[in-house]
This record gives sequence, structure tokens and C-alpha cells, in this order.
Amino acid sequence: MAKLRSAEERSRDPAAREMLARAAELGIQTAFDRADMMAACPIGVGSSAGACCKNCFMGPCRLTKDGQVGVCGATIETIAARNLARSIAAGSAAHSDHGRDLAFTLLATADGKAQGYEIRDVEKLHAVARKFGVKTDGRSKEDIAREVATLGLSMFGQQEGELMYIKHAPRKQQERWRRYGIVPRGIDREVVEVMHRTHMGDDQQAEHILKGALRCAMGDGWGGSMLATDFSDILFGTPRPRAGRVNLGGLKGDEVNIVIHGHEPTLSQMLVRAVNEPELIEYARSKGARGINLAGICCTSNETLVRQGVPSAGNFLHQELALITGAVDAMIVDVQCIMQALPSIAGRFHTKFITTSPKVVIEGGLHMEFDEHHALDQARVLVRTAIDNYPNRGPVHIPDIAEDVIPGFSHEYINYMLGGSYRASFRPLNDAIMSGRIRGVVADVGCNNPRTTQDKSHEWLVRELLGNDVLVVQTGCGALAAGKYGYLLPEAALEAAGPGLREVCEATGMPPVLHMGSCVDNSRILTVLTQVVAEGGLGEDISDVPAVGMAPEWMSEKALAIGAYCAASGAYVLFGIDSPVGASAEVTRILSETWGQALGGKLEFVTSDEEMLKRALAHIDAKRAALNLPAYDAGRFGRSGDLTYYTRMKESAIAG
Ligand code: SF4
Ligand code: MSK
Repeated sequence: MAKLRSAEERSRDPAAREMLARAAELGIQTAFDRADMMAACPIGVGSSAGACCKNCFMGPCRLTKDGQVGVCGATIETIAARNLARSIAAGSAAHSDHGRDLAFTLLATADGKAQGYEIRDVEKLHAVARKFGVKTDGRSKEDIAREVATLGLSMFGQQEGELMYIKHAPRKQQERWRRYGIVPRGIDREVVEVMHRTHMGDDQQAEHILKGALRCAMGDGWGGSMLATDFSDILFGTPRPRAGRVNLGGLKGDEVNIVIHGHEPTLSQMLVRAVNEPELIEYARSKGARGINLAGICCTSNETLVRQGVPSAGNFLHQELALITGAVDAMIVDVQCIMQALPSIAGRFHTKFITTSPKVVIEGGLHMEFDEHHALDQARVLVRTAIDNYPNRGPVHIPDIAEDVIPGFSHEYINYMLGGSYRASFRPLNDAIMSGRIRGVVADVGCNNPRTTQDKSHEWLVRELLGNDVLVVQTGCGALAAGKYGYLLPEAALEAAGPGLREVCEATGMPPVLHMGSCVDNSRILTVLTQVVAEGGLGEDISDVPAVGMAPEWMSEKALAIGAYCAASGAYVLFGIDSPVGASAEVTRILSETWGQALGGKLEFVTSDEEMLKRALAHIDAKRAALNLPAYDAGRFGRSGDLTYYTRMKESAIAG
């Protein structure tokens, strides 16, 4: 019988531990239980395992012995590379399809056919239009948006040439991409080509297969995801810092709780509007509730947290726990990261579990299909459904645990924040890195995974990085994890940051960890790095910058797509948990050495947090040395600002 872990072993989060105890009391199984009871299939994970191919029906072929090949003769290198490539293609498809839907919504909005939507950020529309080469002078915002949306949509079906975002990357990196043959021609084309190349009897050389995967991932990072971020900002506003709260304590015992979960901001933005309508608030009161409380899970949560400060009920592994509070009157889901276990847990309570995407129907859920042409009316119906369900609530158990957060650091806001309105620029950030006040930058992103302790790696790595004067930027469930432990507040700099980083945070008032948005918003990190390079002093391309990306608790194929496009863009990327290509030393070598030589970036899988930290800091220090920057020395800083003032006061008081 499998050993079940204790609540402490399952999660770092006290709210999750409390809810796991509640789940046990109620006899409800969660992903944490299922992960304990179902050992991960050893074929295909880790260096001591093997590889499994099921790409044709002569198999499935399990390769577990040295030199063994599949029925068709496929080697372990081919199989490991093909499996990774297919995952990257699936992840790229998910992000990019999200972008496509936003392009359709922008087009419908420009045509006046998307009820409730408007072009909120005209400045961003103009910025994107300039990038796309669309004229803006003398034209209405609708006219510009129509052309921008049409061009955006054309990127999906583009067959030849280069995606237009490519030319906005650092020039040297563009040249590397062209030399290595990984510039995406069209978003959909690259996904299709990976699926073709990995079909039985096609591409059978590991490096070549992986080149196709990189090209596909590039179509995500510098295509679908970037477009999703840009178009979301145009429609819903570019994020800027605002107050919010993260964790299950954001649910309210005496209000109608509606939890939105998934990834797309389209419907959730209309729900934000509907829950604030006086008539619906009055209707909720008529049912005995004090009001309506909207809260999020996963990246739909990130989208509304960074734009409107809508509370987040938590990250990926909180989706079941939120339902177990018994306080959720409706959980409304769109796409991605939605566990099939949810309808049956909802069924244990009064909760209505509602699917809304034409692409996602889940057995046992109520399907109310979303159509952006009638979005506001649909949002109102959904809110009414939740309100009508409020009187059916049974006993509730909500942990009294939630942390204040300040999220919303778009690259536009970082630019403004550092330079101020007189001199908006990345210069202060570059200067802080060059002087060594900031040792480097780490992007800690990605999921939770029930095979490890929830949030433990995110929390430990963020704490250690801050203590080492590393500025941390975050997206996705990693950002929500940091929020739960107080790192998304300016005060965290006083408690956790090293002396140099603390000085920078004190001077600007920024938190030492910047929450930049959802999973598709990893494209914002590419933009920040591009602007850092353009600002000067930190090299000629992203690979020169003392920066690292990491996903210590990853689980989704989208994470692999992100890791691949970041590595292609020149970043050193570290993934935790275990390696999906560990069976092939050759594929492991290609991701690190071959990509490193060709692109300046690499992808490595490590199983220990300590090793991840060690490699990240070593990389940052090596990049500093290559740029002839002063070696990192924590002792040089902390002699200015409030801290020094108080330290000197204290020292002089001691000296008498
Ligand atoms: Fe086996 Fe080759 Fe078919 Fe894969 S493609 S299942 S290795 S026979
Ligand atoms: S939601 S992809 S669990 S980060 Fe973007 Fe979280 Fe990973 Fe889904």
C-alpha cells in the first residue's frame, strides 16, 4: 500500500494544510492523495528510466535496456527528442490558441460586435500598431484595432517569411536564430510541422527534431503568447501595481463566492464587470448574502489580479481545496490546467461547476458556452446562477489565511517606475545590475506539482535569491506562491533582500519580487530583457545579461514550451522535479551544450533546489565576469538610505 504523505509534506502553505485535513475529515480525495497512490510511470522520467514511444501501433515500444531500439528501429535519442518535441508543440498550441481567441475578440470589438468590450488602452494599441507597421495618424482607435487584429490573425496562418515580432528581438539573437534555422514562419505552421516530423517514419535525428521544437516554441514566445499579452492589454488595460490578496482566505463566508479558473481573461473580465453591477449586488442581498465576491485560481486569476486586484484563491493545487471550503457557489472555468476531479468534488457540496469554452467540456459539469458577441449578458446569467445557488450552501470551512500583495508589473510600468515620468527608462535597472547592487535577475515561473511539496521550492528559491541580491520576476502559479508568503510586498525587501537589492527597493518603493502576470505574460519577460539589452551596458543579446529562468515545480506542457523559447532567446533555463529526457544522455547534452553554443541559452533539468540555486548564481556571476562588471560583493552596499541612517544611529548610540 502506498505511503500517504502528511499535510506538512504535501504543502508548504498553512491554508492548504488546513484544507487537506478538512478533505480527510470529509473523505474527499485530492490530487495530493492521487499522487501518493499512483507512482509516476518510471518509463520516460529520470536518468535511470527508459523511454516509451506510442507514435504508431507497432508499439507502444518501451526502451529500458542499453542499445535497445523500437520495432521500427527508433533509438532512445529519437524517442526522447520526439516526446519532448510533441510536448513543446502542445504547450505552444495552447498558449497560441489563447492568443488567437483574443485576436478574434479584438476584431469583434473593433467592429462593435463584442458586447461589453472596449479598447481600454489606446496608448498600448498605438504601441502595438507601431510594432506591426500600422499607421495611426488621423485614424480612429477602432480602425487601427481592426487592422492590428487582422494582422495578428494572419500570423497564425502565415506560411513563409518571419513572424513580425522577431525583428523586435536583439539583433544579434535574430542572427543566431537565422543561422540555426529556428525563426518561425507562422504560428500554426510550426505546430503542425512538429506533429508531422514526429509521426512514425519521419524526422529521426535528435538535434534536428529538437530544432523543429524550438522553432515551434519561438512561434509561441515571439508569436502567440506575445500577441495574447499585447491584445489583452489593449482590451483590458496594461497592468500597473495595485493591491490584492492571495490565498483561500480571500473567499467570504457571507458573500456569494464565484471562483474563476483557467487562463483566458475574456469572460472573466466581463464577470468582473457584472459582479459590480448594483442590480446584481442587490439580487445577491435579496438571497441573504452581503455581496458578491469574485476570486480566481491559476492564470485566469493572475489576469484579473494584475488588472483589477481581484483576490486570488490560490495557485494550481488550490483548485480542489477551494471547492472543499464549501463556500464556492459557482466555479466557472475556461481553458487549461483544470482538473477533471473538480465536478465530482463540486458534487459533494452545493457548488455549480460550469465550463464555458467551446473547447472544454468536462463530464459532470454544467456547460454554458461562451460567445464574445454576447459576453456581458452571459456573464450576468452566470452571476445570477451563482447567486441563486447561495441559499443552498451547507457548512463552510474557510481558512483565515490570505496575504496582501502588490502585483501588476508590466514592462511598461517597470520602465516608468525606474525612470519616473521625466525619464522613463531601463537605465536605473541596468546601472543597478552593473554596479552590483542587483547581482542579476531570475524569472521564477511555472506551476505546482503534487509530486513535490506545494510551493516549497518556489518559496525557498525566492528567499535565497533575494538574500543574494537577485531581483526576482514572476508569472503564473510561481507568482501566486510568492504572494502567499509575503514576497510581493515592498516590505519584503526589508526582511528578505540583500543590502544592494534592498537599497534599490527602498529608493523606488518596489517589491523585491515583481509579479508580471499570467503564463502567456512570460512574453513580458522577453520584452524586459530585450529592453535591458537595448539600454546598453549589459551586452549585445539576452544571453549576455546576468539572468536565469527557472520552473522548479513545473508540470504542464506549456511550461516546456516556455522553457524552450526562453532558452532559444538566450536564457539559461532550469527546471525542477525531474527530467523528461533523462533516458537519453545525448538529448540532455543537446539541450544544454548544443543549444548553448548555437543560441547562447540552454535548458537543464535538476532535481534539487540547492543545485538549482547554485547553478543560477554561478551563471549570473559568470555573466557578470564576461561583461567585466565588478564581482558581486554584498558588503559593498547597504551604506545608504534608511537602513544606513538607522544603523549609524544605532552604532553611535552604542559608541555613547
Ligand atoms: Fe515503436 Fe517505432 Fe512505432 Fe514508436 S514509431 S511505437 S518506436 S515502432
Ligand atoms: S496556471 S500552466 S499550473 S503556472 Fe498558468 Fe499555473 Fe502552470 Fe497552469
